[in-house]
Amino acid sequence: MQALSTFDDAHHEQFMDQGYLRLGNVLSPDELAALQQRIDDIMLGRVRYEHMRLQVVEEDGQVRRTMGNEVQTLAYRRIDDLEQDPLFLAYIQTPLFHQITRRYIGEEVSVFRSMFMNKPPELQRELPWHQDVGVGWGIDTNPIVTVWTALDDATTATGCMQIVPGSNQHGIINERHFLPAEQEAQYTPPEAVIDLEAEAGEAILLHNFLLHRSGPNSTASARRAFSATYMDSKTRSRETGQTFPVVFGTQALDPATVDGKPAELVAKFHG
Ligand SMILES: O=C(O)CCC(=O)C(=O)O
Repeated sequence: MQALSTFDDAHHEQFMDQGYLRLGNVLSPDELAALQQRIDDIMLGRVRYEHMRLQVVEEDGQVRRTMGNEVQTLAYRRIDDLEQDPLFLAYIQTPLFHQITRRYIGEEVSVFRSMFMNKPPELQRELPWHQDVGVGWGIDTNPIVTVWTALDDATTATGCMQIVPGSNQHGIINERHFLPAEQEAQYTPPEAVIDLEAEAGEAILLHNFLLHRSGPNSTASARRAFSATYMDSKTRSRETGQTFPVVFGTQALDPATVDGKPAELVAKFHG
């Protein structure tokens, strides 16, 4: 699917009604290949950032958090703080995303998280049903705009996202991130769930109130994805009062000059 050239009122209505909108193949094949290469280089320690939060899946299935690349492996399940990487920052600043954030947020925009999510081959771990909001996120405003981008084909077999279209309209169902079993039964009946398969390079706009989960990867190929959650740059951490990296507006980071990330911004694992 060709990328949207502009985000118009019909897109807005569909997004608010369904809680998601396919933005099309925002990444060209070359841009996609460059991001795939960059994330592998980060996982393998060929490109290093000191203040970057990573989560690796150990052989026994446990998740270990590391600050900076401690182990060279393609088995990382999550990497945060990617806005300090010029290639990912340039992608976060894609003009279409700027248009969308202008509409929902305004001129001064930060990212709560700019995050790589990986399902390495045969990873049996599931991500349970949740919304991307709530007290558990530890910030003083709930964002609504996330762009999720497939870096590999995301299929049912590789553990694509599953969603309940329209579930954003419930508002915040649970402040604690993951839904308990009784809420899962109430809000995610099987007939309401769809598999959100996506082609590598395709971006999907997600409302942060949308219920989503993802399943295991039963194939021999990785299912890599990148997602960025945008919000008003005035948004602060409730605990530390800190604001977040600015990607649009007067103080926006610039891919030509971005140079690491201050230690105090990575002191805590959020969301
Ligand atoms: O990429 C995935 O599998 C899910 C991502 C997710 O749940 C999230 O971004 O909150």
